[in-house]
Amino acid sequence: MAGAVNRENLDRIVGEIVQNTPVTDIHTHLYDPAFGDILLWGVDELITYHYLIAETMRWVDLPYEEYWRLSKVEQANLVWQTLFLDNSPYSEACRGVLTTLKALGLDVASRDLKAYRKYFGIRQVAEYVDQVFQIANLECVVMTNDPFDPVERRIWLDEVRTGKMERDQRFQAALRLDVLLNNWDTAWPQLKEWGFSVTAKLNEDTIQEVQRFLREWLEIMEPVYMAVSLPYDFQLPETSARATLIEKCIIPISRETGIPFAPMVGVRRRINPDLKDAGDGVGKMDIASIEYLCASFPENKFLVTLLSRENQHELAVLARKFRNLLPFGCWWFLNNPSLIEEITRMRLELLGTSTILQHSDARVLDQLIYKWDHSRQVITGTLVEKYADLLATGWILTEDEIKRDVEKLMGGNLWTFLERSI
Ligand code: RAT
Ligand code: ZN
Repeated sequence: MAGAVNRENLDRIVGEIVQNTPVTDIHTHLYDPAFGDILLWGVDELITYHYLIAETMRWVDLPYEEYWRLSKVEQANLVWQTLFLDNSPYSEACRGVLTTLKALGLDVASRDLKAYRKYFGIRQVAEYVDQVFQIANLECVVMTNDPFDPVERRIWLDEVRTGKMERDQRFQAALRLDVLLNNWDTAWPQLKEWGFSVTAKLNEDTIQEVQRFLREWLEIMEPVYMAVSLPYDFQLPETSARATLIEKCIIPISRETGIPFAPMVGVRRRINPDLKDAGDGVGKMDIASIEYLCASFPENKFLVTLLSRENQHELAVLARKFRNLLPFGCWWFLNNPSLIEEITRMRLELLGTSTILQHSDARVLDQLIYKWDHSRQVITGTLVEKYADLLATGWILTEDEIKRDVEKLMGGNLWTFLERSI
C-alpha cells in the first residue's frame, strides 16, 4: 500500500509529521504585533518569565519588593546568575530559554547574556514574529483578551473597532471574562460607568445589560471562545453572582452565537501575593461542576482545561460522555515533559483523536519556540508508542492517516468544534 508505515520507519514518519504539522495554539498571552508594546519578546522578557521568578526567589535573600523595584535588565541579570550560572538550568522553564536561544542560532555554550541582548536589540518585531512562527511551525495562536484591561480596551475600541488597525489572522482573539465572573463587585460599577444600566443585584434588567455587554465585545473581538480562569473551589450550581452570570448571561449568549465557553479551572490565586503573577498555586476542583454544565446545556459547547494533575483522568472520562466537551492542553504547572507525557498518553487511550493535546500559554513571543519544541518531542514519543501498538495487531497504517490524526490533535479539532475554519 502506498505510504504504508512499518515499525522500522514509524519513528521517522511520526516525527516528521508532528514536526511539519502547523499548530493552532489555543491558549497564549501573546498579542497581535499591531497592539504594540503589550506583545512581549526578547531575551530579558524570556528570562524574567514569572515561572523563572518563582524559581529565583527560592534562592535569593532579597525582599520581594526589592526585586520588583529592579529594572527589567537587573531582574534578568539576577535570574541569569541565580538559575543559569549558580545552578544547572534543567528546570523546564530554564531549559526553555536555552532551547529558544539555540533555535535562533545563538551560542548557548558562551553563556554570554550581553551577546544575546545585542542580537535581540537589532531585531524588528514584525520580521521576528514571522521567524518565530516559522521555527515553531504555527498556523495561529489564540490570545487572551480582557475588555476590563484599560490598555487593551483602548486598542480594541479606538483601533480595531474603528477599522484603523487591520487584524493579523495569525492572532485570534479569546474574550477573557475573569473580572466579570470572579469579581462582580468591581465589574458592575465599571459596567455602569461604561453606560450599561446594571446594579449590584443581578435582576432581570442587569442580566439583559450584561448580555448586551457580551454581544458588543463578541462583535468587536470576534473571538474563538469566551474564557475564564476559575478557582479550584469553583462550584456549579450554586447561589452566587458568578453562577448566575454563567447560567443567565454566558450560557445563553454562547448558545446564541455558537462561541464556546472555556472554563479553565484549578487556580489558587495569589497564595503568595508578594510574588505577583508568580504567586499563584493549584488546587483540585470538583469535576461535578463541569459535568453539570455539559449535561444541563447540551446545546452549548465547552472547551475545558484543568490545572490540577489529579483532575486529568476524570476530565478525560467526562469527555467520553459528552460530545459538547473538548478538553485541551496541559496547562501551566502541567506543561512539563513528564506530565505532558502522562496526560497525553491517557488522553490518547481514553479519547483517541478527539482532544487538543497541547497549548503553549506563551507570555513572551519567543517562548512559542521552546514550548512547541518540547511538547512536540513528547507528543511524537507517545504517538509512536500508540501506533506501534496498532501495527503489532496487524493493522495497516498510512502516512496520510497519521497526518489526519496529528492535524486534529495539534489544534485542528478546535476548528471542527467551532464548525468553521480560521
Ligand atoms: O501560565 C501563566 O502564565 C499563568 O500566569 C496564567 O496566565 C494562566 O495561564 C492563565 O491563563 O490564567
Ligand atoms: Zn494562561
